[in-house]
Amino acid sequence: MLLEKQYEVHGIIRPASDCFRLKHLLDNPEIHNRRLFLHQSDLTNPGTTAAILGDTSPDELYHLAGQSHVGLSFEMVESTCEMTALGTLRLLEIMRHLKKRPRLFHASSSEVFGQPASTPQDENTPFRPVTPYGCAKTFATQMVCIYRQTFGLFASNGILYNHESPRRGADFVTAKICSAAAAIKQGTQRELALGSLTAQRDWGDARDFVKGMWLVLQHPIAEDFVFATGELHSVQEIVEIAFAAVDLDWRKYVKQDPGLLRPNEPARLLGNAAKAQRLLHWRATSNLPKLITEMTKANLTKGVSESYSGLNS
Ligand code: GDR
Repeated sequence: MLLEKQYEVHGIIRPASDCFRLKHLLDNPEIHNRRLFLHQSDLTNPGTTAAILGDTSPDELYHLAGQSHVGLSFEMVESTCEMTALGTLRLLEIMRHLKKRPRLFHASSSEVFGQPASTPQDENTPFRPVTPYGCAKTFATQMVCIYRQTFGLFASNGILYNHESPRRGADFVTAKICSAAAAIKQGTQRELALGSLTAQRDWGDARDFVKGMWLVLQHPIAEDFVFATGELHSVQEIVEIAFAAVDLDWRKYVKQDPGLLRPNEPARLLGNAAKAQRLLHWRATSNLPKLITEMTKANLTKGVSESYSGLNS
């Protein structure tokens, strides 16, 4: 989206990353190393990150990095906090000492609300995280507010509810379901094991959400915004849509695996994006059946090398 807006884009990638989602850009000689530049670092390397920010002197900084799998955060509590919580703090410290400070967008999460006292949630709903990931994001989100208030940084949180697209990694539930439905249809997979089918989320389209991120940094004042669709759906509904997209009866293929249940789950995470609608003129244009059908059909045409085989979680 930034390249379409004619930005010069500098991305920070982890040294181990194979950048498969950027392949179409890296293969384009008009773009790679002309308008898109990649630099190696990660959230545990503040010195390298500081040097990259000093050298490239960005106007806008989009901070989307971190350990982003909520289920995995119960297994990897310390490294989740190390990257998602302390990594964000390190970035804020770097920004505080930069000669030219960029505007910072921090991708916060609905997980900060955990088991909220009220539904739907907005920017005034108190944080009550119930997962290690949610707790790490809460720390990072609050630090962004503190650095804004105390050190005058232009730093804003986007409190993002779930957002999906055909580029979603296969260890998140929508992509796992869509890729399984397509693989079962094509005869390369026999069944699909899931955790909770009754869990509900407010799922939107990632393409709407990146527009929101950009709008946050064009807003004259640094402040926080909730981005959500305001609709709650269950995991089972996603299953029904994905299997219907390939004309299969999901009941024949989907089984529940208690090993995939999480030790704790947030409750009724449903967002109210009225502030983003009012001040940024942002709208969630997504339509969940259309999005899930698109994600399922994209898997029918995908080569094996393009499908992300992350953790089976
Ligand atoms: P979430 O997304 O935890 O909300 O975090 P995820 O897709 O992982 O889970 C959504 C819900 O589905 C249930 N579920 C399963 N989830 C996975 N991953 N695998 C399964 O087999 C499965 N079966 C049922 C989960 O228990 C949960 O209730 C996402 C991430 O993108 C975060 O980084 C982001 O901050 C939040 O959304 C907003």
